[in-house]
Amino acid sequence: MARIAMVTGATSGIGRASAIRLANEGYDLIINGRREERLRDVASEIEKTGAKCYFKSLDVRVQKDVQAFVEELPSEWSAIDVLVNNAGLAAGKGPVQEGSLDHWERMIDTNLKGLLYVSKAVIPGMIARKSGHIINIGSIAGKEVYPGGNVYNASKHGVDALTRGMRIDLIEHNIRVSQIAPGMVETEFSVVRFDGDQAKADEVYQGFEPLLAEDIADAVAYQVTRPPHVNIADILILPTAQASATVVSKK
Ligand code: NDP
Ligand code: 8X3
Repeated sequence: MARIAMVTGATSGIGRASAIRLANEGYDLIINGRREERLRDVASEIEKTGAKCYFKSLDVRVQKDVQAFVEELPSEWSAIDVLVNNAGLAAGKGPVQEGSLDHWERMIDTNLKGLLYVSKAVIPGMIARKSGHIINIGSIAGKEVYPGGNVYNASKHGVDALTRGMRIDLIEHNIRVSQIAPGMVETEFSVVRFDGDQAKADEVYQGFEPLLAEDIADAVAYQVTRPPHVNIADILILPTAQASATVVSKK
C-alpha cells in the first residue's frame, strides 16, 4: 500500500508542485485549498502518475472545518505519513503604520493559526502510529526582516519557532518535523500579495532568475526520502541571484 501525504494549499505554486512531486515519489495524496476547480485539475495531474488523490476544498482558517476534514477522511486515507503545511500568503508590503487589519488577520490566521489547526488534527494519528513527518513551509522572511515585511515576517518567524518547538515536543513520538525556508519563488504569491496587481507582481521577478515551485518540491522530496533515522531539519533555499532577504542581484 502506498504511503499517504497531505499537502495544504495545493491549488497553486509550491503546494501544487510538491503534491505532484510526492505522487511521483510513490505517495498517494490528500490535497486541499479553497479553489475546488483547481483541486480537480491538480488531482488529475496526480492521477496521471499512477497515484491516488483525495481532494476537498478547505479553508485552513476555519478550525471546525479543518477538524472535520481530517476526522471525516475515508478510512483508507486516515493514516497520514507526511503532512506538508504549505497553505499561506503575504498580503501587502508597506509600513506597519499604514497596515490593513484585513491583511494582518489573513496572514496570521492562515500562516500561523491554519498551520496549527491542521497540525492539531493530524498529529494524534501520527502519535498513535509512532511515526510521521511534518514539513512546514517557512520563508527567508522567517529568518530575516525587511522593509514592509512586518506582519508577514512575524508570521514566518512564528513558523520557524513553531517548527523548532514541534520538533522538541514530538521527538518522543518518533515524528520528524522539518522546515523549508525559500527565498524568492515565482508563483502566484506576489499577485496575491499585491491584491491582484499582475504588473507589480511581475516586477518582483524581473532582472534575475527566481526559484520555481518545482525547486521547492525537490527539497520536499529530499526531506521525505531520507532514511528514517535522518531528519533534514531546515533548508534555506535561495535563487543564486539572491544573497539575503534584501540583496538580489538584478541585471
Ligand atoms: P501561491 O499563492 O501560488 O499558493 C498559495 C497556496 O496557499 C494556494 O494553493 C492557496 O489556495 C493556499 N491558501 C491560501 N490561503 C489558504 C487558506 N485560507 N486555506 C487553504 N489554502 C490556502 O503561493 P506559494 O506557492 O508561493 O506559497 C506557498 C507557501 O510558500 C506559502 O506559505 C508562502 O508563504 C511560502 N513561501 C513562498 C515564497 C515565494 O517567494 N513564493 C517564498 C517563501 C515562502 P487557495 O487560494 O485555493 O485557497
Ligand atoms: C516569500 C519570500 O522574500 O517575499 O516568503 O518574503 S519574500
